[in-house]
Amino acid sequence: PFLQNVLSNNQFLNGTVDTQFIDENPDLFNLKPVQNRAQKLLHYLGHVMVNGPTTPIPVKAKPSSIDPVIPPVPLGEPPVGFRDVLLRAGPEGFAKAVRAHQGLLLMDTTFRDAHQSLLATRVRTHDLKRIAPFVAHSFNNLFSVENWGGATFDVAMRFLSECPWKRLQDLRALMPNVPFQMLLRGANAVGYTNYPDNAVFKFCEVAKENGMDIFRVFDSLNYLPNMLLGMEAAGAAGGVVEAAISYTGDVSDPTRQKYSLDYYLKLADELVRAGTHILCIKDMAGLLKPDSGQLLIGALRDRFPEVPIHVHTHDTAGAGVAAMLACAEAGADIVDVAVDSMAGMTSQPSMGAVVACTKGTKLNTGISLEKVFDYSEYWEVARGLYAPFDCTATMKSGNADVYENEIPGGQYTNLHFQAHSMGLGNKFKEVKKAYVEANKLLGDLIKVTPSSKIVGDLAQFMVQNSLNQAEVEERADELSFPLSVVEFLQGHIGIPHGGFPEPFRSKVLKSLPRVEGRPGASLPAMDFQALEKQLKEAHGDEITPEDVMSAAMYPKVFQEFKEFTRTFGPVDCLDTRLFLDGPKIAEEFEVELERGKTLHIKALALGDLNKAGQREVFFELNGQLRSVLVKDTV
Ligand code: 3PY
Ligand code: ZN
Repeated sequence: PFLQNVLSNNQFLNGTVDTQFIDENPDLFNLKPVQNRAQKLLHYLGHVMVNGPTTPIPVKAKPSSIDPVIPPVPLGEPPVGFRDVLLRAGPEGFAKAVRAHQGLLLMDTTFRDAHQSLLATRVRTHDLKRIAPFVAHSFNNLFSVENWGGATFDVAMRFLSECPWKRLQDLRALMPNVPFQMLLRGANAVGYTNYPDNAVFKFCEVAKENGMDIFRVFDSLNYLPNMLLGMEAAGAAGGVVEAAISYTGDVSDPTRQKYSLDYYLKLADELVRAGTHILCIKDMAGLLKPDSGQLLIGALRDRFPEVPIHVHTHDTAGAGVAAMLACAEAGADIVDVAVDSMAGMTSQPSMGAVVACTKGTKLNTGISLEKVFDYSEYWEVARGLYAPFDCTATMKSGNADVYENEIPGGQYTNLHFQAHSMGLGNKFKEVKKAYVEANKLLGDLIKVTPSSKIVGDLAQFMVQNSLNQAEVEERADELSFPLSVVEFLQGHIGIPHGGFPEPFRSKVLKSLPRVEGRPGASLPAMDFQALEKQLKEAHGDEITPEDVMSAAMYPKVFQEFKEFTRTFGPVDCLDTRLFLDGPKIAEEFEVELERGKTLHIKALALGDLNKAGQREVFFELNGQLRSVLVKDTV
């Protein structure tokens, strides 16, 4: 309004006033758009009340109406933890301290892999932040909290309309003492395909600056050049490098020797030679049986007495706790667990079970079971808020068939959801059989994001077209395969162990080009300056280096996230029930926009449908009547 008045003032327009002050202070006109976050949030809430949630809901269930209780947290700073060691001694000193530690160390996956596996990755920063101080105070002796990377990065923007970087920043401020760990998909960073090298380097640099400590680096084909690139990027950023060998097959089964003990040991040799601070066995499907774990970890322990060994698994078959105990006995320094109420099935084995089973032994974790119970209760109730995404709506147990189909935890849940949503709930077995056949067609791959998605895409293609393995093999030159399968065969994500399947590859590709060697090496570098300029033109000057990285990883998802926020405001401030389901009529609630700025809102009424197909939704905002017009699209 001020500007409008000035610009319609004749004296001002004729230049008969002294504007020297204005001329000398151009910043005065560097005005931010009116924020009006409150009105935008009312618009969002109205939208949800009229049309339902904006995020796709796989299960017909409402968020629970019970609120989780945050266990008491002592005043003051949290006690020192392993992060203090890391900050003091650097990555090498940290690794030494971990190796010298008596007893078993735990990584808590509750903030990342557990909900990626059980709740479709939908846990919001809001609910993580509420329990973060309790974790910092009660679990300061954790090796790390895994809270970032994997699928959380794109899901945050895509389905939760929140910024993944802000999650990292907020959690860092609340948990200064426990190391943070992320899952980096090697040359695929946090995406589904290879990025130019400079994008992976820059990503790690920005992640480290925002508080990330430990980078678990894997490649979905265990393709060494891709792994080395990811390790270099994490190391150059100053992070702790945890090179992770993805585990498949069964090292203790003499009939399955494509991925033999020797294969893993040779790969480990390369990773240790490349200077990894920590060596990880990443058992993304939960295939590591106690015996195999003992064999593999025992052999690695003998070979690398000084390197800390970290083991990751999923509990899909139900043998996760037994396997982790066997690995710890065989010399693993750290194993992955999720808090009890977020553990089991396709998630990690239970923290409480591992803590209880090692209590009083040389593997004692030093973690208080009482605190685990408090932590578990928070998540048991918080999990209810995510009922629309909870795999237990349809999946009632784990299943030992994973030893045959080798489907990674998160994907197992996804495929189960998909089968049910397509009305094929009673045909999940068929989907899994197709997955096994698709894997054979592709040459028996390591299966983890993104190679697992490629196998899944081929399996889905086979189910949809009623094709079996023999038929696909025979008709490979005439079928139109999913793009992901074709690109894999072209070499877009690297070279699988044992090479590409022939004659299948040649039949599918015919004269299509093939990438030689490491894909990132032939991709042109990303021009971050140009990208930043373009983003500032599109979204204004508030674009941060973190935003630039988000757009570099996921240009379209970032664009849509920005557009969503422009319309609906900071929806990450809303409680999860309000975010998913909106308020009930007459419900009163508060929304904290930032510290000291709280909105008091009451939902008053939902109007009738007007001629334009809209409804007016009435609220009281800080005591004043407000309304928003929402198009009814239901
Ligand atoms: C991911 O890449 O997101 C994984 O969790 C792989 O196991
Ligand atoms: Zn996992």
